[in-house]
Amino acid sequence: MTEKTTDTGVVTALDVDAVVIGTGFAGLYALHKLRNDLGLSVHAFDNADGVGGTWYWNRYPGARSDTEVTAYCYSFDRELFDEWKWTAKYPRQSEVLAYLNHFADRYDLRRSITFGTTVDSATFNEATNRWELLTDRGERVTAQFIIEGVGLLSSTNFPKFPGQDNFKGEIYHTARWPHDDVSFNGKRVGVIGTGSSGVQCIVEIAPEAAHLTVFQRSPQYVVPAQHGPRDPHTLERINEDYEGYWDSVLRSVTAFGFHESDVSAADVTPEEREAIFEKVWNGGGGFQFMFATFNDIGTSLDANNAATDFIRRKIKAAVTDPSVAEKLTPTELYAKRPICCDGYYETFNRGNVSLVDVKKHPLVEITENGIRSDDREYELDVIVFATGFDAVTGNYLKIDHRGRHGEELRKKWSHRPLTHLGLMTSGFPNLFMIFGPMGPFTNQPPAHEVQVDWAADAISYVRAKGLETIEPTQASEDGWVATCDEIAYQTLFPKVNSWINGANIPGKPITVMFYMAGMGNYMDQLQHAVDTDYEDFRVEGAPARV
Ligand code: N01
Repeated sequence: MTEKTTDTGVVTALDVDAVVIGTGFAGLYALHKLRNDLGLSVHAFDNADGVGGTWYWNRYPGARSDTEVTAYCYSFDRELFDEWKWTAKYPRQSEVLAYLNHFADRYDLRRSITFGTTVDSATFNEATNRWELLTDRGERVTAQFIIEGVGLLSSTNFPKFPGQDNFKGEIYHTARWPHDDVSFNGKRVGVIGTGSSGVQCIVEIAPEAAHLTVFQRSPQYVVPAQHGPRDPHTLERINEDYEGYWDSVLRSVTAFGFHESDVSAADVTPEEREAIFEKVWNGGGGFQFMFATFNDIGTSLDANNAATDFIRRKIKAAVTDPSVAEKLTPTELYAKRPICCDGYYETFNRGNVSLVDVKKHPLVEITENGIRSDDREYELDVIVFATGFDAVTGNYLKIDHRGRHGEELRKKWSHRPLTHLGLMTSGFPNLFMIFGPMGPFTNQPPAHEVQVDWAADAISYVRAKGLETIEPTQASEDGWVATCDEIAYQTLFPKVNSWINGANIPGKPITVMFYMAGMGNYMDQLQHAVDTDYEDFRVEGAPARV
């Protein structure tokens, strides 16, 4: 590593083996793996002022993981797993953030991270086979490898309504929540959006606010998370066979750590089906409703209809005012990323909560005093945008990547993102994207570890051979994209608009952005690359240098 600094100690130029961008789950592990295990010189950048990635930014009231902690953590360090005592089944944002800070300290990672700094561009120099990066603070960095853990759900979708700047109250976005406490006490609050972020904050804000108005564009299927203490039986099972447990997580479809159903909804009687839905709704809840009841809710129309019929009846039973229940009831398929939250529908029984159907009465403008729809004005003190993210590609495209022959990633991906294995894109050598487009549609932390390990192996392979670059061939990338399309169109997910296919952002291409054949099959694909000596990749040495 070489480094140049100014008189005041600001690093202006840095040459390292690898740059890591982002210090959430993926970036922290990448920094540890490459620096501490592989012995490379590595430097990381994060535009936040601390580690944590999504858990640094998403501090909104009610923010917590809806994956059980036993699969929402690192697995490679058994001691860390045993030592860290999670307080509940689903940890709050502050607890996940504390865990990631502990991870950074445990592996002494902070000395290799520059915070508060955005990487603006990354240009591949074909004469040197190195990437040249520029940050918004003027640092110039060169690196042979880049690992980007920039976040699947990080770049915010913050729509701007006419008149927004005139609002005299407070405006927040769930994914850019301030670090200071926000009080809703005695205030009239409006929440725009009812995805995972919206439902969590709606449930939490309602008891505190004087009045809460929920602006709903699409009603959602919300399954109770069945939050509670950690399940001692799960912990016992893990402790009995730690390796076996993680192997089963990685061999499963979703990597959530629970037992997935292998039974079709068509293979049981209607009475049995009802009993299974009821048991999981009241038992494990959350993601288990989609994946532990039957194995075809995401693929069979009949199975999906059975699930939506069940949830619709639950909404009707939970909400006392039938007209509110009707507004809250979705008519589309259950084929978005599942939303898991306790007490959501019941919140609308409170006297201080009202629901506005934004499709029926579109929001026209934000005024000095609140929000005006096409039929009336809602006076508010606080507006919360729970409007989500420019998901999957958003943060990748913020960086101006230029690959071989000056090719721009933004141009290459203008019609749709293109990768091989969700990890690399042809023409952009030595650039590894953790959870890049067309990666697995699964719980993230276990998949992050697998992808970082795969990248580390690829880097070691290149170096051991005395070579310099690795990138997928065009043919392998075309094949992967076709495979992802073929699999996705066998599921119901492309039939429903959401961030999963880019439909939530006006003007964004609506396309397949995930490998939907499950974690186990994805593991096989990664292993195939290694077993075949990276036959789907161009692995090359130094260019002729004069
Ligand atoms: O975002 P979303 P999110 N006017 O896109 C509405 C993860 N996550 O932040 O459905 C009015 O799901 C939009 O309406 P519609 C998780 O993977 C995890 O909630 O597009 N409304 C929708 O209701 C999740 O899936 C956790 O019609 C507008 C909402 O805003 C992903 O992040 C917690 C609008 C956006 O929902 C994204 O969740 C939180 C407009 N102009 C997030 N624009 C946990 O682990 C958008 N909407 C628990």
